[in-house]
Amino acid sequence: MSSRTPMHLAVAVAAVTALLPTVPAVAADRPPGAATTSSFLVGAQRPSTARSTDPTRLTDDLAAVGRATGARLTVDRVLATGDLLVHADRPLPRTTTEAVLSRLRARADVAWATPAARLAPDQTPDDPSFAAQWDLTDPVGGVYAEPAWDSGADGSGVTVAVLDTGVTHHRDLAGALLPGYDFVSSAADARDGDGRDPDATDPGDWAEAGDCGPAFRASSWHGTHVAGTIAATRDNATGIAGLAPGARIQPVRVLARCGGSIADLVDAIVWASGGTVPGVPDDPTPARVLNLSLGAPGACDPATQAAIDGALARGVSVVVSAGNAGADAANFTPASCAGVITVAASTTMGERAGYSNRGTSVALAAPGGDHEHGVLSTVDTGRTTPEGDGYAEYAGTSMAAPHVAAAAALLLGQRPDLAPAELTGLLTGTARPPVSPADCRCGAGVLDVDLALRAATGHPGDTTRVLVQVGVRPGDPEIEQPGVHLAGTLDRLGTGLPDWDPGAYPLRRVDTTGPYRTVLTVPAGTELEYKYTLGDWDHVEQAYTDSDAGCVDVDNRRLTAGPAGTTQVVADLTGSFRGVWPCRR
Ligand SMILES: [Ca+2]
Ligand SMILES: [Ca+2]
Repeated sequence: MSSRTPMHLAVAVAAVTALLPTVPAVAADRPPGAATTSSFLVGAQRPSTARSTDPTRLTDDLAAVGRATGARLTVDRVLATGDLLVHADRPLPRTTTEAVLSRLRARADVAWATPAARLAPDQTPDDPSFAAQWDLTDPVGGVYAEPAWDSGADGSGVTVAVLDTGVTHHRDLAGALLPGYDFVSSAADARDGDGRDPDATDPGDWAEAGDCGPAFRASSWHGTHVAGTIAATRDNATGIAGLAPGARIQPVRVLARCGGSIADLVDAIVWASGGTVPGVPDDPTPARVLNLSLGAPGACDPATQAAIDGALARGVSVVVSAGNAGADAANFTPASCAGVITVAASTTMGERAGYSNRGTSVALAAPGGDHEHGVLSTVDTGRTTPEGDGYAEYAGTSMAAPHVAAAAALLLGQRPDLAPAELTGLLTGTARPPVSPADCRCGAGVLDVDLALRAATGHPGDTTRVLVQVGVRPGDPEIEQPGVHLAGTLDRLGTGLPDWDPGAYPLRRVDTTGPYRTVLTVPAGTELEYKYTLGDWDHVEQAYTDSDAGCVDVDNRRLTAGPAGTTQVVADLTGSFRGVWPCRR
């Protein structure tokens, strides 16, 4: 396991006094929204009464609904439940879908109506290292990739430009790569023998001792790592899975030996977003999302802001790493530029990593890992020039940003009409909130791709998340040793475990003084009762009413899970165990 800090642009940037206004808009040539519905489930009134849904009568009325909405609707069949399957003659855009649903729901004989969900196999990818990708799967620190994939989203049709060191021809990326461009103008640093050219292959960015520091620096393969997080091939029995495995990567080289030039970055932003750069042929496959896992100290300069404004005006989202200085991102560029999505790094516990920049410039956080658990992705094994395919764990905000870029691709694949500001709102509006916003200073919290997709497609689903945190007094040895578990209405938490099984649901912590935490996905609106335990019946806060005399009588904790598609934070704070342990049943 190795951890490296990401590359930074080795350029001093002059302070600026004014930023240009950001004008997000959808370019006129973008296709309309592709999220469509071609079938509906229509719920019959229960119990069956004289007002039950009659397929014949409904068929007649569907014709009227169709005339009003421009769709031709027919009853396909009656399901075993008595509910009806209704088909449209063609995929209906979202506005028509909503019109059809409101007409159906207005009927006295219809209990409910919903678009018929498209099912996908609920399987785990066969990529052998998928189990190590906590950033995609961990309920506490991950981004909930699998439920997002189960909805059918994979980023197909969306191009993400990775402005970085270029990429190697890694076998786990082979199907994802589009032609790119090498914008590194310094032939001395480029290591490919020339300045700008159409080949974005990464020849290695190693530096000899004295080049840009006293020590030798091995090649980082930074762009290959970032690209793998976004779109490494899933289900190819090889390595890892990218978060948006159907997306295409356009590699754009701006970093090389000792970093890169902000002037090259400005041109690359313009080019990859579909603008024109003198002396360079226009990009035949402009991106909808740019990933910039790079930065330099200083404020956002007017040239960089102008390039970003141009991208936004062409409907292109710009995702930027917050930086790794453990400081306010407002003092770094392009993290502080207007209109970008600035991403802090979070850990396996869903907390901001200590090295991550923070502050009001940050839109949200995503897994960047730390020295214990980095983000696993594609690299080359060469110390200088490329030698062969490999995988490595890196930590940094550079690793966090591509999760958000991939999330943007997943949303755009379902909703190509989304303008940059809408996309930002969907990603931040569904993030897992920090338990302590004042400590995290990480914007809206940790990326949740599943909830973002549900919000983007207007299907909030029937589950919600509950982030449970219990703080324990530092220095209480009895609490520190065995670990804290949750006991309660466990079968209703979807665990398959019996109710009130102490020790069945471990709460996670990363050190002996920090809080314990878990995230449960439960039916929306569920009433939960719970207590904390040390893992057995002797150490339940208070299990049942027949507990032995001498135990401190503490009522069960209760909560009502929130509405569908949201995350509720429940923090039971320090000191809550005093006088409870042990309590023999
Ligand atoms: Ca070159
Ligand atoms: Ca793979």
